[in-house]
Amino acid sequence: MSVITIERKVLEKNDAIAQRNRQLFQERNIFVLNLVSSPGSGKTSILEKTCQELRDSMNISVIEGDVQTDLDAQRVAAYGVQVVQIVTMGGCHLEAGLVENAMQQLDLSKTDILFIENVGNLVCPSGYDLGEALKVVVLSTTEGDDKPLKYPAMFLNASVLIINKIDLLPYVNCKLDELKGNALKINPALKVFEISCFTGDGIPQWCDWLKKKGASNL
Ligand SMILES: Nc1nc2c(ncn2[C@@H]2O[C@H](COP(=O)(O)OP(=O)(O)OP(=O)(O)O)[C@@H](O)[C@H]2O)c(=O)[nH]1
Ligand SMILES: [Mg+2]
Repeated sequence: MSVITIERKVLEKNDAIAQRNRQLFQERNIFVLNLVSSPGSGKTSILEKTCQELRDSMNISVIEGDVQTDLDAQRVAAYGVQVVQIVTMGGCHLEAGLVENAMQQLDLSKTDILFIENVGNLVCPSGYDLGEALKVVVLSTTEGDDKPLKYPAMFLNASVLIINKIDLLPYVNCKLDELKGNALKINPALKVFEISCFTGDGIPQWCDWLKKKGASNL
């Protein structure tokens, strides 16, 4: 069917650019993470905490992806790191070509680690390779423990799961063990972090892992 053919061509074109991005990142020794989640799980909050913790030991750059506004870029820029905002004007995910263009605005010689915050959406970004070393899926406790089962592609394609907003566990209908079990059923290889951007719990463990993983990835 023609619809399927067009979809395949779009993805093939995306994958070719993603491969070009990946090669460039590897040549320049830049560790790249693609942060994906539904809207409001805490991607930008995690980046704020991460910048605060790591900015003295690593050169951090960020590419922000949003349907509208540069609000997230403003939040992250307050930590003194390089930031570029992509506004997709309605697009529900980032594509490799958008990242390739955004990179032109970054000084890659001053970048050890690049975070790409994808558009808030637990479905579409999973199918689009951007050239990252790994995908990090963020799920917050307010979203419920069944989400890995309902949106499996995102958890299958990710290497890391950050469970955020653990400070809210006493107040929401979410069982941490159930959430983790469901995620690991979909992808047993997931590295899991439990954090709260509100209290700071789990942030040092996440940042230590980033430093080690970044060093070994290069
Ligand atoms: N209680 C609590 N609130 C949090 C935590 N992390 C983030 N929030 C709040 O959750 C809301 C959404 O956080 P953001 O960091 O903007 O989420 P996001 O994933 O970047 O959202 P989009 O970019 O719109 O997809 C904000 O009001 C944050 O202050 C947390 O660990 N605990
Ligand atoms: Mg955000």
